[in-house]
Amino acid sequence: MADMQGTITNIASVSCSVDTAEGVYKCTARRRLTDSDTGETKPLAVGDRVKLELTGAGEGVVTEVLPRRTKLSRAQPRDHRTEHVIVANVDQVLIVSSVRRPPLRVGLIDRYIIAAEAEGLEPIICINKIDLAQPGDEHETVSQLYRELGFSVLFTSATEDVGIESLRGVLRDKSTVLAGHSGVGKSSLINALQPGLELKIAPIGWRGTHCTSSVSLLKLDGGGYVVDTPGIREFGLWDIERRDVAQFFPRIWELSRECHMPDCTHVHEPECAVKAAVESGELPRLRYKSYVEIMESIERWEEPRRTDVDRPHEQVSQSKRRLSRRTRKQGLRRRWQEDLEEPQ
Ligand SMILES: Nc1nc2c(ncn2[C@@H]2O[C@H](COP(=O)(O)OP(=O)(O)OP(=O)(O)O)[C@@H](O)[C@H]2O)c(=O)[nH]1
Ligand SMILES: [Mg+2]
Ligand SMILES: [Zn+2]
Repeated sequence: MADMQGTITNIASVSCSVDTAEGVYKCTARRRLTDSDTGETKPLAVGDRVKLELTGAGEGVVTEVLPRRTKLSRAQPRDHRTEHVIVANVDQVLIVSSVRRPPLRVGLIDRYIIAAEAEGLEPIICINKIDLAQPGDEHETVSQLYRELGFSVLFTSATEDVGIESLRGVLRDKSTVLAGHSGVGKSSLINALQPGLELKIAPIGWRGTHCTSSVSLLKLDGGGYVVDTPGIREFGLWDIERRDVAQFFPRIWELSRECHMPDCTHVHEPECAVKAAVESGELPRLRYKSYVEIMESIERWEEPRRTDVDRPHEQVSQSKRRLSRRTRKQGLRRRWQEDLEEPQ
């Protein structure tokens, strides 16, 4: 029988759901795709196009992951040298934040923008819970800043039905991942877009985190797909070096030509045109602060890393090879858990 193909819509600890032309199959992965010999990066991601062989009614085995068109990755929270592919084959990243509860965090927006642009994905900024906004709140300056930089910024309220129609327009016929901190309203927005889905959302006043516990791909009735993700606390940039960062901050990049030091990083050097522009008010302090935070976080992690995971079973770094088989197995199991549940 010819190989069947499908798309992974959800991944649980030992199996995944694969959507095919014939329906949804619950699949395990071929041993070589999950064995610890493959290295510790989880080899399958939601959105992956895969080949599968059927093993029973509604059941199958994933035999191959087809090359990824795009991916959104971050560094593993506890192992910054390892890539964690959040989702594969999407076109856009809807960066969701909220006016308050939790408060707006520009640093995270910038990290997502960098991760998206580095992969050729379109970043769209969505500021939710606009119903909670009060005059003078930061979201006004923040949205103006990003609009001036050429990004789309949407204001929404999932509970009061504000901006949902515009959001629907932006998502139509595209494949979009919703990303952002826990509790900003990602699942609520998807429920507002498509009421029948009834995704689990955090009850009001809930003090826990990570109401959504796994990544899932959902089809929109109006055309297109959305991917709901668990909220994250930390977004470590993957495969971005310090010298790359300024390129994602166009004004800083331009100003750097006027810096005194040829390799000025604009963090601690004297006679820095970027710092001077911050002092004179020409460059928003918010942007500069975010730039410095990102630079500092990369400094800590800049070590040899494992690269692409399109062929994860062939991508085992030297240091990992030296680890005992037992340690690798434990590590793999632990990371599967971490990936799925995002505990901190
Ligand atoms: N006031 C207000 N509350 C909202 C809005 N959107 C979501 N909420 C509330 O915010 C809380 C968190 O919403 P969720 O949709 O679970 O947030 P999430 O981003 O999916 O969170 P995780 O799944 O943990 O990442 C819930 O109590 C929602 O009812 C909104 O637009 N306005
Ligand atoms: Mg959620
Ligand atoms: Zn400088």
